Amino acid sequence: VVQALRLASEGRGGFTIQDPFKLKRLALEFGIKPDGKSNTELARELADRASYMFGQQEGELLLINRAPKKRVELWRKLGIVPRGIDREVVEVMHRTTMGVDNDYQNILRQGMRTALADGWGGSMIATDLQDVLFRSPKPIRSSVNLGVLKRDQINLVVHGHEPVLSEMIVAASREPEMLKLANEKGAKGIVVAGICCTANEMLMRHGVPVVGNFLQQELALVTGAVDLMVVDVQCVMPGLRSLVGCFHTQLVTTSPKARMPGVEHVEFHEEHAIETGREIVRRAIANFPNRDPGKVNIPDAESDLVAGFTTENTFHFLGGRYRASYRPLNDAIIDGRLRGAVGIVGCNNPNIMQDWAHITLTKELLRNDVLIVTSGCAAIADAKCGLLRPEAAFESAGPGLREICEAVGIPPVLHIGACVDNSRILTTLIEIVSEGGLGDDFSQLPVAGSAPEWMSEKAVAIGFYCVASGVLTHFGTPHPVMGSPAVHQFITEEVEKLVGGKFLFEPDPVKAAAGIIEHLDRKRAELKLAPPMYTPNKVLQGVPVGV
Ligand code: MSK
Repeated sequence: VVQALRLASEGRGGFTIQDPFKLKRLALEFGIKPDGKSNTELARELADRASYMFGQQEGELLLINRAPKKRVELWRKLGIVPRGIDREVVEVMHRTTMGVDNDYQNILRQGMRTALADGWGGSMIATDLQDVLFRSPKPIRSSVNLGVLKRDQINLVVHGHEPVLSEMIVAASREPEMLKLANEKGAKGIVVAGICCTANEMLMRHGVPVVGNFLQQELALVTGAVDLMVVDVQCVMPGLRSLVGCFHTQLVTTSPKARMPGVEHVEFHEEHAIETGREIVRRAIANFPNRDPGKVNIPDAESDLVAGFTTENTFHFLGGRYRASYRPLNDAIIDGRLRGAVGIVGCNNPNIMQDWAHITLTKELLRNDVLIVTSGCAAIADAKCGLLRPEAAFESAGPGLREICEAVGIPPVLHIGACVDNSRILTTLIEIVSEGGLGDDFSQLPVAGSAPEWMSEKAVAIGFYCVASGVLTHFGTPHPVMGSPAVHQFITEEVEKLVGGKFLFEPDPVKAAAGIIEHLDRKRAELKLAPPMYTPNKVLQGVPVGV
């Protein structure tokens, strides 16, 4: 993304600056003097400074200063402020090499430092710069599930995590020349639809429909209606290769880092982004006549959704057009209409019935007046069962949450984007703390994080940056550290004394909801807030929670 920003500053690759306001705000934060500089000059300097942070060897990562003062002081005291993004990754690799760091607590501290370099570094930079390049999302309507694929149109599925190419595919698919080509091949139009987090990126900014989440990538192909699936990095099942052999579907890899034997590779380079986007759209169009109508079976499954919430636009929604402020949210928590807020994020896991843990946990928390923010495959799970519609407030939320959603016109579950956009949850917490009335650190807030069906390694990094930021973090499937009682006890108990956050492992989503609610109520009591106005803890009181 940083490289794409640099290309935008040089007018190359088809990239442009689409949110100049955010560009200027970030430039100031990164210490760049505007001095009448043009947007392209600011973009070049910003790209240079962001790029430097990856290789930075000394000092502190700039963006940690967004956190409350008390939190930054704590990180400094513990010696876990990241020095540079790549530096921490390299050091953790060294410490875990044979015969180096033999103190598990010492390794885990470095693990937290590395995780903070992700959440408050790499992830945060990616989200912010994607907003600059591809524009900041706004609430947008779209639809989700296999039914978004169309029998009479070209179906091009984008899958993976990098929006840089997919942005260009979406742009190319909307060019009149491409539509003409599609018509010439007998198709009524071109559907670009997404899987996994590329889907979330395209949804947030363009309203591109979502085919499904991680465990649905094979099912999309089994519809027999996908003319081309283009993949980049992460969460791409190797089995796709043999599956496409059963249909006409063309599978295309694009990243030099992620190839599959025997699969067509159209290498993506940022410099030629728009040309590559066009080539991929042309290939999908050319493959449409090869579709076998006898093999097409698109389930009649499609749900409406609203996505596109960010730290900045939630501000306006809650405070109204003329009084942009988190005050109404804080007041709702203080007076007990809202019990708290929980971020439910992360993958599907083949060990769990698809979406079951996400949906069960989300519904339990909603009926207990907990506002949900969501990202990644969790967001797609909730979307499929209709929880991302404003009407869901009437169907699933407790009376306090319902009241707020009704007044503001938002769904009770706010979709904030892809996995990388979990950094938006951090910046939202910053706003809540700085609005006042709920303490002066994240660890005091009645909030929690959860990844009920996680499976990707990066969920471990994301979980650890939440914990190291002072937030209770629930994982539905345990870390592969359960064999060590000492490590287990450290990350589920002792670490709380250090950083104010800890892990909760609980595979049963109903019990997990009970544990999270208990935590929110404890935080409320510590802040001396009124008890929740409408809903006592209705879930399984007295059931022991935590594996
Ligand atoms: S795509 S990392 S399965 S959320 Fe981000 Fe979904 Fe997890 Fe991949």
